[in-house]
Amino acid sequence: MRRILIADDDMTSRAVLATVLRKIGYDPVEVEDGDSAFRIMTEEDSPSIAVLDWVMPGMDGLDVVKAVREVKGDLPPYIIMLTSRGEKSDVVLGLDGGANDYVSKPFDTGELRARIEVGRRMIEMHRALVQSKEALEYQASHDSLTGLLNRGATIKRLEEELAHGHSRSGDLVVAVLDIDHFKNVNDTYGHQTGDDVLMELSRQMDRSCCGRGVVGRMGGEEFLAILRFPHPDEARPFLDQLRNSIGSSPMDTRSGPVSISVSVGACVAVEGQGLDRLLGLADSALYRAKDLGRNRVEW
Ligand code: GH3
Ligand code: MG
Ligand code: MG
Ligand code: MG
Repeated sequence: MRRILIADDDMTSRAVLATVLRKIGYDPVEVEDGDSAFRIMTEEDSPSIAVLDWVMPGMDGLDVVKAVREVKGDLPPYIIMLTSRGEKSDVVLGLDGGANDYVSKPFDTGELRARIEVGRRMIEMHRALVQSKEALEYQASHDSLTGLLNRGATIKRLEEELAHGHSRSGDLVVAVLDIDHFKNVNDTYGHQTGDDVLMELSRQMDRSCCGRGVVGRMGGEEFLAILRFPHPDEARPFLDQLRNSIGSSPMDTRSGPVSISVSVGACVAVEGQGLDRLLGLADSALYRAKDLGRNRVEW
């Protein structure tokens, strides 16, 4: 049931309101002072709609509105002020303070119900907007096939890591991983099976690297791992093991198990080194790995 907060120090007014709200399918949470209202409205999973009396002991309704707006700026509740102070200047004060609406006491139950419904629609609209914004942000930063960070987001992450390089502990290592002879996989099994390989490989790499950093898809069958190791000696065995496990366990695909291997070019970031230089070094190491026969890690 939809929870709604009622804050009013007048027991009768509270009871009437609660009855009305229950009838229209709400689950009223009742409090009798402003401090309790503030506490509930700033809890996690707090009711998204609140009806606040103005004059209450402790924080009054207007204090609560202002304080809640400061704390819950991202997903604010819909607040209706309920008061016998019907002067226009009070209305302005309440709305300027952050209330969404204003109903005078004694209230007409039909009007209050209708205004609460307006609030519910506003909250739903706001939620839908927040969700679609989050979905857009996700799409803009992730690769649609593998779900990994896309090229832009991977580079952004690397820039951030380089910018905070000195303050974060551990060596920063970047590794470019490229599937060996991937064209053969497409030629042999078809492009969709190739896609399956990319997805399965991404899952494996993501799982292996998640405790140490991130893996992004730079494009095609090329990935970039951004990793941190508490001890410099840990990076080599980690990448050797990653390469080895990819090469030794076939990928699950619609055409059955498909074996692949990857070549890796890795590089430890040095203080003050720019992003282009770092990626350039990792790329050169990758070319060396390819030249030296593939399925290996070069530094
Ligand atoms: P090398 O060992 O030298 O890296 O050989 P390779 O065949 O992996 O390299 P090449 O760059 O010649 O070919 C990469 C292939 O990856 C060609 C392209 O069709 C394929 N590819 C790129 N993106 C995708 C994709 O999203 N899905 C599938 N199925 N194939 C892709
Ligand atoms: Mg009161
Ligand atoms: Mg390749
Ligand atoms: Mg490639």
